Amino acid sequence: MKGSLFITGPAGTGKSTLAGSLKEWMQKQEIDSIIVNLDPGAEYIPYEADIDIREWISISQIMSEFNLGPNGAQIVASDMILENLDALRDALGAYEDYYVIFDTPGQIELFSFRPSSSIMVDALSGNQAMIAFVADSIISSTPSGFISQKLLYGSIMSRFLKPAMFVLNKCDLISEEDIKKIESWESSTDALNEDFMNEREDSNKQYFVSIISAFRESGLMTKIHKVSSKEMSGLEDVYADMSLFFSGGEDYDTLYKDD
Ligand SMILES: Nc1nc2c(ncn2[C@@H]2O[C@H](COP(=O)(O)OP(=O)(O)OP(=O)(O)O)[C@@H](O)[C@H]2O)c(=O)[nH]1
Ligand SMILES: [Mg+2]
Repeated sequence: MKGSLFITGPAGTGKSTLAGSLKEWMQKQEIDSIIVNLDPGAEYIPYEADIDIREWISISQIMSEFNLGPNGAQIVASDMILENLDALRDALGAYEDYYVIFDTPGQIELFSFRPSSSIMVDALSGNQAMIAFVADSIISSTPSGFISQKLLYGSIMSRFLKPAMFVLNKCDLISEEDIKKIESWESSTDALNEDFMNEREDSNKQYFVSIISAFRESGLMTKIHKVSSKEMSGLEDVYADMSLFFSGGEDYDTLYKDD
């Protein structure tokens, strides 16, 4: 593989839609990529998976075999991925010159917080892995919502210790004014702090002032990728980061050299 992008984020933020749209966008630019579905519990996915974990792992089978409910079965399934690493690696072997887009399970804790996931990411991609954290633009359009997404993003960065990008998806659902406001929070922790303090009256909020100032030092506030996976906008920005990391920007330069 040329490099892999693991798409993660809270439930329903548009991870699978982003995976499908990114592959479609790359296809239009004649850049080879494949999608690996890592969600054994997915009933519907909005793309045709090139490699699908559901070929090896079945949630309903785990539920009946171990007498588990759907959540317990998901936990067993996420750890079972490790038993299928060789099969996954064999399947990936056929795509040497491809970017690999991994779509991860809806429940963020399954992929992002279980030890099996970091083992899998390292085993499959080594140093060629990048994380895309997908945040919902509506949730992120209030100061407290934005802070909650950044804290989650930080916890994911600390789990994987890989280059990561913060994708603000569903930008088609919020106004240009809201997008500008979110960008102002990204570029100025003072602006974020002020709007957070004005959001609701609550003295306990003072606790967060130091967390917000720590954002500035931590590398959590660098760049927002404004995307609408539905309208296929902002994907060039996501690819630019991938290209920069995986090939020092060479692919991206070639793509845009005539512009
Ligand atoms: N308006 C809008 N809707 C979107 C966008 N991206 C995804 N959606 C919608 O959001 C819903 C959830 O999308 P998914 O791609 O399934 O989200 P997900 O994060 O993969 O969901 P889980 O895997 O279940 O956590 C679907 O109805 C999508 O059509 C977007 O950019 N704009
Ligand atoms: Mg999904």
